[in-house]
Amino acid sequence: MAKQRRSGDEVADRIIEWGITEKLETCFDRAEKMKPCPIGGSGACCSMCHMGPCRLVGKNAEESVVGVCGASLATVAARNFARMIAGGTAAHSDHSRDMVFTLLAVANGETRDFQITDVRKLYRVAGYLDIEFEGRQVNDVARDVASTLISDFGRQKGEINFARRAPKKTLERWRKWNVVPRGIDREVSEAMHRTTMGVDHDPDHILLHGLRTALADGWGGSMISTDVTDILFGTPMPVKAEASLGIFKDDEVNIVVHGHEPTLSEKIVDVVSEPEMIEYAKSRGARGINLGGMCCTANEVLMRHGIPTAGGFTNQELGVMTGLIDVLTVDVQCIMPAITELSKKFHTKIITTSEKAKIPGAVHIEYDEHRAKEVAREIVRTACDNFPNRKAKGSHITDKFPMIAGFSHEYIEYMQGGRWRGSFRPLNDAIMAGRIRGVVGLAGCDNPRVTSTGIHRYLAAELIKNDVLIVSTGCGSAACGTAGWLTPEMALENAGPGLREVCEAIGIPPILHLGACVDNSRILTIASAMAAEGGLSDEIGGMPAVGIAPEWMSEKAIAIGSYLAASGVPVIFGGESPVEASREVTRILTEVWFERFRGAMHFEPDPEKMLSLALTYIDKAREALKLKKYEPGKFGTEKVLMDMAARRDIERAAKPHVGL
Ligand code: MSK
Repeated sequence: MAKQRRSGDEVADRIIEWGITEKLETCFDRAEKMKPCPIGGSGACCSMCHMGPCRLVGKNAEESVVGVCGASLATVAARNFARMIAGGTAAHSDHSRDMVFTLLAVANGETRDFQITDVRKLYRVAGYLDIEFEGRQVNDVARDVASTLISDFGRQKGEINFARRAPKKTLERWRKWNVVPRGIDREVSEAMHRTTMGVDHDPDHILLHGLRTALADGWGGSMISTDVTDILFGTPMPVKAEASLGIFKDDEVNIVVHGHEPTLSEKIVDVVSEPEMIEYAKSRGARGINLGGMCCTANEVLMRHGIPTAGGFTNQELGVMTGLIDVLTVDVQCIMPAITELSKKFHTKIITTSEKAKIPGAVHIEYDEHRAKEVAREIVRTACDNFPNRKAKGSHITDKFPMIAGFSHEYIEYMQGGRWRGSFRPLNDAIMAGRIRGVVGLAGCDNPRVTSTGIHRYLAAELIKNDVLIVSTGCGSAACGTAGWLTPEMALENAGPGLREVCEAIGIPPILHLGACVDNSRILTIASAMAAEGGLSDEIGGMPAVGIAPEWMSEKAIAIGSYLAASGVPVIFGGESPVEASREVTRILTEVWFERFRGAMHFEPDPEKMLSLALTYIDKAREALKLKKYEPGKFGTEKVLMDMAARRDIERAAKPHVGL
C-alpha cells in the first residue's frame, strides 16, 4: 500500500493538515525528515563495545565481514534482536511488578485508596497458583497471591508459575528446548549479559534465550499484570464508549490519561465525578470535567469504565493540537517527549507522574499508591486551574465514533454459553465448521513511517471479509475504534457470511477489543482454552490462528511477537525487518522456530502480502487439522450458538447472575 495520507484516520489527518498550515511539527514531519539508518535498521550495526560501532556491510557481508572482535553478522543481528526482546519484557514486567506491589499493599491494609474489586478473579488466580481460598479472608488470599507472583520476578531456578497454564504439549516443547523462564528479572538480566561483548556468539543459542525472555513477558510479566489489574479494578465486560480526537469538549475541563499504568488513572476516574471537583471546575468557568484517554492507559480505563479514547500512539501530539486538552497526564511507555515542546504553543500542561519517567518541560506530580486519590485530585485541580488559560486557536474537531470494548477472556467464555455453561466450544465448533475461517490477533503500535493506522484498518477490513474473527489490543484496537469499527454493525455490513452469522447470534462485533498491549496475554489464555476445549489443535501451535503487528515500532511489540511465536502462533510484522541483514537469523525466526515451536516471526512490509501470508497460515492449519475446507458461505454442521435469550433462560434456571 503506497503511503497516500499521513494517517489512515481521517480526523487525525485533518488535524495534521491544520498543523502544517500553522507550522507545527509532529512525528509525521520528523519521520519524513529523519531517514532511518539502513545499517542499524537491518540489524547489521554492533555497538556492544567501543571498538566499533562495527558496520557489517558490503557484498557477501554475511559470509565475509566480521566486527573487530570477529563477531559475524548473524551473531550481531541475533544479539540486537534479543536486546529488543529484553527491553520489551522489562517494560511490561516492571509495570506488572508495580501492579503486584499495589495488590500487596491492599492486602496488607497499607492503602485505603484501592481495594479488591473482583474477588472471583482473585480466587481463579489463587487456583492457578494452588493457593487455598475457601473459607479464608479475602486479604489473606490476596497477600498469598501477591507474594507468590512477586517470587516470579526474582526466582533464580525452576519455572515461573503461569507456565503451567499453557497446554501440556506447548509446555513440553518449551522444556525440550530449555526455554521455560525461571524468573522474569533473571531472564532479562541474562539476555543483557549474553549479548554483551564477548559472551554468547551462537545466533540460534542467543535467540533461544531471547524466546525464554519473551516467554517471561507473555506468561510472566504481562499475564501477571492482566490478572492483577482485573483483581484490583475489575475484569472487563463489554462497555459502550466513544473514540476519536473529537472526544474533547469546548466547555468542559479536558483531562487526558496517557501511557500504560492503570493505577493513578483509575483514581482520576474516581475523583472527576466527585461533587467538590465538579464545583471546582465550575468555579473556573467550565461546565464540568471530561476525562479521556490515549494509548494503553486509555485502553485500561476504556475497558473498565467506558472512558472515551482519543486514539493510539500517533494521536498524542494531535490531541495537544486540538487546543482543548487542559492537562495531559502521562505515566510510562510510548510517550513522545515532543509533547512538552508542542504544548508550549498551546495552554496544555503536561504532567509526568511516575518516579521512573520525567520529561524536561513537564510539571511533575508524583504518583504514590499510599495517597493516590490525593494525587489524582491535585491533577484534576491543576487541569481546572488551567481551563481559563485556554486559547481560541486549535484544530477543534467534533466527529466521534461509537465503540464497544471490554472483551476479557472471561467475558468471551461467558458470551459463549453464559455463566454456568460458558466455554470455548461454540467458537471451536464455528471454526471446525468453516463458519469462522480462523482467528487473528491484530495488535501493536501505529507508526508515522507508514500511513498511520491505515494498515491496521486495511487488514481488519479484509480479514473480517474473509470470515476471520479478530481479537485486537493496544493501538491496533485504537486504530479500529477511531474508524468506528468496534461495533456489531461492522459485522452486519462488512463481515463474511459465516462470521456475520456468528456475530449476529451472539451480538458481538467481528473485532473484539481485548485491552491494552499488556493484555496480549489474554490471547494466550484464549488459545490455551481453545486447545483444552478440543476439536482443534491440542496445543497452541497448529491452531488456525495468526498474530499481526502491521505498524509496530516498540521493543514491547518484538517481545510480544516473540512470546506468541514461542507459544505456537505464526506472527507477521509490518515494516522493514530488524534482522534483514542476516539470512541466517531470518531463517531461525521463521523456519527453525516453526519447526520447534510451530510459531514463527515474519517481517513483511507489503500489506497485501501480509494478508495473503496470514490466510495461508490459517488455511494450512485447517488442512493439517483435517477441518472442512474454508469456502465462503458454505458451512459444515455445528452446534447452534446460543443467542442472548437462550443464555438468559439457562441463567434464570440456575442461580441469579452476580457477575462473571
Ligand atoms: S501503546 S507499545 S504504541 S501498542 Fe501500548 Fe500502542 Fe505499541 Fe505503545
